[in-house]
Amino acid sequence: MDQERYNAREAEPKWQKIWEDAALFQTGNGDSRPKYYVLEMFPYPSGRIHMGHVRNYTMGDVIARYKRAKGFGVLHPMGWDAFGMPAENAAMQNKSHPAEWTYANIATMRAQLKSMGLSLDWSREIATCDVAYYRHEQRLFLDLLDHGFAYRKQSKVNWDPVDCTVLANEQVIDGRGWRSGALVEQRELTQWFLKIGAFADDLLSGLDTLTRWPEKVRLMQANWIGRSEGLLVRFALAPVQTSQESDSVSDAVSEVEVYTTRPDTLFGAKFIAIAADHPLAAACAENNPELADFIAECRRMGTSVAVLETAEKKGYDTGLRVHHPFDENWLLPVYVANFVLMDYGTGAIFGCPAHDQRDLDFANAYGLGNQPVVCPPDQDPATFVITDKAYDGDGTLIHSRFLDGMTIPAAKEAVAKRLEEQTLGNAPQAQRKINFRLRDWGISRQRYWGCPIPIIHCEDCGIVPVPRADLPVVLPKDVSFDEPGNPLDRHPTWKYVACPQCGKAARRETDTMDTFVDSSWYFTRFTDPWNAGDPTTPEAIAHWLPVDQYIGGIEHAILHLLYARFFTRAMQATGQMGEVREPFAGLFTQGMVVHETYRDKAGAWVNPGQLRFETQGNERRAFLLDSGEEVAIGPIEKMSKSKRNTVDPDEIISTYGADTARWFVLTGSPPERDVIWTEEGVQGASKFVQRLWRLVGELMQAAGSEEPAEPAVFGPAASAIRKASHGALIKVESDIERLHFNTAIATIHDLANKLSASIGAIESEEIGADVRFACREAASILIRLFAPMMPHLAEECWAAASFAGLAAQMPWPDADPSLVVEDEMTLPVQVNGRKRADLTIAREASEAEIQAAAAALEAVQKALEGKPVKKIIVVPRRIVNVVA
Ligand code: ANZ
Ligand code: ZN
Repeated sequence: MDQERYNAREAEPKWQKIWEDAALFQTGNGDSRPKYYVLEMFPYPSGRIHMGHVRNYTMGDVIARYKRAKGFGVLHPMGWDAFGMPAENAAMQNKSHPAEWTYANIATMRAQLKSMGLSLDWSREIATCDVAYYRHEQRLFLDLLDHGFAYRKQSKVNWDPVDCTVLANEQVIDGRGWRSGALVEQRELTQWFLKIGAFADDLLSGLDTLTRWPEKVRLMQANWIGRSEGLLVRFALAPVQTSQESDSVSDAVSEVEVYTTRPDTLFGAKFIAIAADHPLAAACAENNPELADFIAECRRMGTSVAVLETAEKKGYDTGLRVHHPFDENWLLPVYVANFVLMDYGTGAIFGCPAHDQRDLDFANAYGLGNQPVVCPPDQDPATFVITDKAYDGDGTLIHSRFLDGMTIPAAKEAVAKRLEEQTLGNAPQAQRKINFRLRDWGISRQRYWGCPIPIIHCEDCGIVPVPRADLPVVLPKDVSFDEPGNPLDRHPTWKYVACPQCGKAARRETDTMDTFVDSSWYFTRFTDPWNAGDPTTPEAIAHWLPVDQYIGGIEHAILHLLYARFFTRAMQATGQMGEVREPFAGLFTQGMVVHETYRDKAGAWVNPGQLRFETQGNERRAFLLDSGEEVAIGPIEKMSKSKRNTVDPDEIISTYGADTARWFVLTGSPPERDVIWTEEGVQGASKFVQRLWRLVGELMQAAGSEEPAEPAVFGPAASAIRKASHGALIKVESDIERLHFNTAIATIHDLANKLSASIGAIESEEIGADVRFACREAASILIRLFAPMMPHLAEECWAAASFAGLAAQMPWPDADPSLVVEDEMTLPVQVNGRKRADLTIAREASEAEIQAAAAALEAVQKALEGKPVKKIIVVPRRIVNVVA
């Protein structure tokens, strides 16, 4: 190995081509090795890859390469989540076509991913906007429809009148569209829904089987599904004297049904509250313009959880009264309230201010008072009062007649039982009910760039599915984005078709599917993307699924992962999923790549690429390269275009090479945490690349050109080398298995240090067959250890060492555990109580030997600053303290 420096810029494309020509990472179906499916969440083709992608895909690639070396048939595919709004926005801005923009971005990003040296099976590439993909999605939709998992219903939607589209609750901020800023209107639209609610219980209990998912994600999903066991209780309306209007209402309607999970608090009830959209509210508003105004105001506010939790609690007294179920003479007022949702429970509640914070805020605002009925264990029932903080903890029932003295569960049961037996108008007054917060999934989008819903509307036949033989329903290419609204709707011809049933003129559904549908089943398509006839192939599903390791951002903890879990169940019901119950056996959510921020004098964000840095002592200062103006160094934040603190992967790769970038994003922080991008860090990684290159050269020089047979005995120098390499091998293997990439990297650093030290200490006359064998073995192990992270450097080293074959094809080395039996220990060494060094020494060393070795340490000498040592205290196997 005569070349001094490793040249990443030459080596990387060279090895990429060699891998590609050998089709090394293509995995056929019908592979007999045990399977391993590793998948990173596929990217949206927004334009260019960013550092978050680099980190995400590097992690997946380390696993893929490692598992391949371990003898698995690895499936590691890549595709594009390619439908969605940004393409339409770009089309509007650039007067281009969404397809053009999307495919150009895909081409750019594919080239970028290839330049990272990812071991992907590109023969399986899919893009969700390809008709080759979405035709199968249409087929899946028809299957779901046949099985009753897809249906149409009228629903209230948030309508953005500027963007002319439906918005999710999360997209309505302070009553305005998140993008357009327009006041959102409530509209009744008929939309397509998927019955995710039918699987609520199974989606919840399935979480228990996902032992390789982060606890946090499982909890978030459980909360989202929101199972609760409660009671439906009917309250009888009382005739009202005071107001004419409400009197007529109470003639027509006789009761209000509420849903409660706390029937135990029934004696603490102070009011009934109904949603603004409750039919009773509408009935009361008919002759009450003030109430009608209030209802309109509630609607404008929107119904997102965030809004409901933060908005001031407001209500309007309808004048109606109900009887308490346990006391004929006890009347409760009925309010319309802004914090009650129509689409949960029954859209009506009884309010117990003492034990529910929202109810308390409301009661305090309207002077309704409160009555505590659960007494905390450490309180005296006689003096326990509630003022502005509701008590929702455990305790004993008080002020509750027949419930007094009971625990909460016992009181719940007692109330349920009694009300089930009690009747109101011939029916039991209460009924037990399990509720889920999870709503069915509205998938209709009034957009062009999505998968067309394969439905035809006929005046005579109603809703007619497009016959399977007529699929795909292809998006028309000739559309314009000059006006807001859905271009499919105003297309001159596309939607006009003959009814497949009666032949009469009919029209196509012009809504397209939510893009979350596209990503709910893509991982199944990767198992056999060549199947033109069906979405999936049973053998391929049975072989490859579930995904063994899925990697992506925590931002997808709820929706995407839940939808994919739902699709797995629904597709199982339609016969496309074999026996697979869960799509992702292992899930890992990686942290972000973060970076310092900078602002110039005017307060504008500045990109680090425009800066020069100066360091004086502890102080770092930054200056603009062109003008020399000093800029302020701000906090470290997620890399984002808006703060301009991004680093372009292309630039890093062309300056330092992909291996350096890959290495850096794995260093330092645990992979689930954020990693701080710094220039010094990248330079450090780049230096380490060169260091490994030289180290392998040195090892091979010591090893000589001939491969010796394994000697029967190894001297101390050779043993030390073997111990270091096998020890690192065992550690890196267990680190990668547990996805502790950062500690794997630390171990490789440590191994490099140990090997350098060993080689440096060997005199050339000492080099016998045992050392030559150990050095060759060390080089071979070292290269294979860093190959998953720095695959190009590994190939270059492997070739330079004249080892046979390609590093990427080599099996993972076998460790010999007998070589690494611990006969050394490492002790921290303090000087006057401050830790200065670590001492590694034989476990059998005597106290005197330890004292001598500690005193001789360079770091200790330095810390002593010439002062004489008074004594050295050795706490056996724990610590050494040097006192000066
Ligand atoms: C009386 C009560 C007393 C309640 C108390 C809570 C505490 P989960 O567990 O999420 O299912 N609720 C019911 N329907 C509602 C709606 N449409 N909009 C707003 N709130 C609604 O929550 C169930 C509880 O949320 C129910 O139990 C009800 O208030 C409220 F000390 O009934 B509770
Ligand atoms: Zn028809």
